[in-house]
This record gives sequence, C-alpha cells and structure tokens, in this order.
Amino acid sequence: MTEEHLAVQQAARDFAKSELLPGVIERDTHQKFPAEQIKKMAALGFMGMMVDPKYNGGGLDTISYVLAMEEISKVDASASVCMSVNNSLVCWGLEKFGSEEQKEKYLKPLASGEVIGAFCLSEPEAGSDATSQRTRAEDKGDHYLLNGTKNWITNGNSASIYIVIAQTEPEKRHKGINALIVEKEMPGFVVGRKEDKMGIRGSDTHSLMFTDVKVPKANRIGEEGFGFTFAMSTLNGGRIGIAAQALGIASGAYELSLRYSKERKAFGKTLAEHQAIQFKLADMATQIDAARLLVWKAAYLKDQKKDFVKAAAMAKLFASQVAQDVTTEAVQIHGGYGFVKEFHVERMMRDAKITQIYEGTTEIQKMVISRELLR
Ligand code: COS
Repeated sequence: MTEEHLAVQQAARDFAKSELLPGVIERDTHQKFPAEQIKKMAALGFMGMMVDPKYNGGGLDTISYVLAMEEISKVDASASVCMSVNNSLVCWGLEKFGSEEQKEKYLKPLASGEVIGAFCLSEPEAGSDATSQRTRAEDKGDHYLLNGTKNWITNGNSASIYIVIAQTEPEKRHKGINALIVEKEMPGFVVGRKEDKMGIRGSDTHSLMFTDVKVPKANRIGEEGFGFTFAMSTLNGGRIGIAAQALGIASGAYELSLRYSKERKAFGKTLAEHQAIQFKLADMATQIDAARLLVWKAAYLKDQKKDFVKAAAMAKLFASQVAQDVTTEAVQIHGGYGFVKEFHVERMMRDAKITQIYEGTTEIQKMVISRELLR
C-alpha cells in the first residue's frame, strides 16, 4: 500500500469511529437514513472517490475505495451501501459511458456528494433475471416515455438522480434495453413504499413508480440499446464494492469479538484463554484475510485495466459467505450479549445477509464465475 492508501484508510477509520458509531444502533432501530453523516462523507470525498477531479471526484484508485469501504462497513453497513451505490453503480458508469453534457450536469454534483444517486434495475418480477425488464421506455422521437415499477432501490428516496434501466424494443430482448437518467422532479415519477428490512435498516430502500415520465433522449447513456451492457458492466465493478462491504462487516465483527474475548471471564479465565474461543478467532481471522486478498485482487485488476469480471464475482461470492460465517460466530462468542443490540454484533449478523443477495446473488456470482471459466 502507498502512503496515500494508508491515509485514506486511516481517514475512513477515524470517521467511522467518531461520526458513524454514535447513533448507529438508533438509526438501525428506527430505520433512519444517515443523512448528516453522508453529508460529512461527501465533504471528505468518499462519495465520488474514483472520479476524475475535473468532475469533482477524488481521482483515487479502486484499492483506495475498497480500503475506505471496509472501514466504513466495519461500523455502519447502511452508510456504506449508500456510498457503494453512489461510487460504483452511479458515478463510475456515468464517467465511463456518459456524454460530456451528462458528466457536466449529473456527474459533477454526484461525485462531490452534493446529491446522491440510485441505480434502478430490479423489478417486482426481475431481480436475477435482469434481461426480463417490464419497465418500458417508449421511443417518442426526442424523448422516451417511461412507464413501470422498480423494486428494492437503494437510496430510493434520498437520491436526486436515478439511472433507470428500461426496455424500448422488446423484440430485440436485451439489445433493446436503454439506461436513462431520470431526475426526481420529473412529472410522473413517484417514490413508493419504504421497505421494512431485516438488515441495513438505516439505508433507504424503496419501490419507484414511473407513469408517462418524459425523459429527454439526451438523458440516454450510450447508444440506443446499450442499456443492458451498461448495467452488466456497472454491476461488475459494483460487486467489488459490495465484496468490500461484506469484508468490512466481517472484520468489524471479528475486532469486537477479539476485544470481548480478552475482557470477558468464564470458568476463572478470559474467553481468549479457552481453546474453543481461540479456534473460533483463528478461523475468523483466516477467512477474513482470504476475503481481503480476493477483494484487493479484484480492485487491483480493475486499476490495471485488466479483465476483473471473474475476480469481482469471486470476491463477492467469498466475502459475503465470510460475512455470514464470521458474524454468526461473533454472536456466539458474545453469548447472551451477542443477542442484544448494545453489542453491535447482532446488527452485523443481520446486515451480512444482504451481501449474498444484492448486486447479484451468490447463485448469480457462481453463474458469472463458471461462464468465465468455461468461455
Ligand atoms: N459483464 C458484461 N456483460 C455481460 C455480463 C457481465 N458480467 N454478463 C452478461 N453480459 C452480457 C452478455 O455478453 C450478453 O451480451 P451480448 O448478447 O451482446 O453478447 C448479454 O449481457 C446477455 O447475457 P446472457 O445472454 O448471458 O443473459 P442471461 O439472461 O443468460 O444472463 C446474467 C445474464 C444472469 C449474467 C445477468 O442477468 C445478471 O448478471 N443478472 C444479475 C443481475 C443482478 O445483479 N441483479 C441484482 C440487481 S442490482 S442490486
């Protein structure tokens, strides 16, 4: 790691401890979006880390991004999913595939964190089966007429700018899909129900409804029919962010368990002096190290402009399972205290589950990996 990497890591660690830790339990309990904290993260440059400084970004590499994601996720996975979506699913795709006009108008405020963005692919009947888009973007000459519903959208209400994937020419299947930039104020766009979730309860997950929303052609990202490739390419990078989130949830739970096991006594000695607990800690640390190396490998390949599709899927597949296993063991080590909110690990165990579902389920990652192996 360079000095810059270490500085980013330290800044994220300090921020998580001083600004995210206080109130994280209350935000989880009351499903309160960390709005003030996200503003501060924006001021520190965490919302558009990899974007070119000429578009208000931090100009940092993917390694810096995963280091920051791990530290933020150790404490508050609800704040880190907001960060991950804005960085990888919104800013990255806009910078890579957007027009100069779109970058000026939309990327700049998103990268500075002045506003936040959302990525809208999933639908009530299309999560993993992403080519089956029911949302329609009818071509009306100078604009598209957007109709349909999106589900489980992170930053659903707190976002101002939405990238919406929609079908324009169903007969062309995935080659007839477009990615459109939709502003919250556009008439006909309504933010629907907020989901009452098992984990990442501080994050703001909504359904979205579009009824005859007029979206100018200038808001289409890339050529006509590029939307599905756009979504897949964006998700390839997004998976590195979620893998880093899973890693952070696991390492946060591990650090709490290590500390607790040195303090808590049972049968006349600390938990850490019992071999049953030592072996759990050994397994947890080994799993976390392996996950971290996979996450760093994927980030490194992306920074080197090498093919990172398989590496990103492997990192997400593995790190999300590690998050499940490690947080479950963390609750076990904490015993009764692990089952109550005050000790954080029960929240982490709930938060870990979503990393096996969003931005491609575990099963989808296995499809992606095996297709790459067999290609
Ligand atoms: N990166 C870039 N392009 C990809 C890709 C990837 N990882 N995976 C598929 N594609 C491209 C294919 O190359 C193909 O394009 P061409 O026809 O131009 O060659 C196109 O996408 C369709 O692919 P395919 O025919 O394999 O479609 P399938 O329906 O069989 O499967 C999967 C596509 C399952 C890989 C895709 O739908 C997917 O990733 N689903 C999960 C979506 C997801 O992550 N949902 C979570 C919601 S976001 S929180």
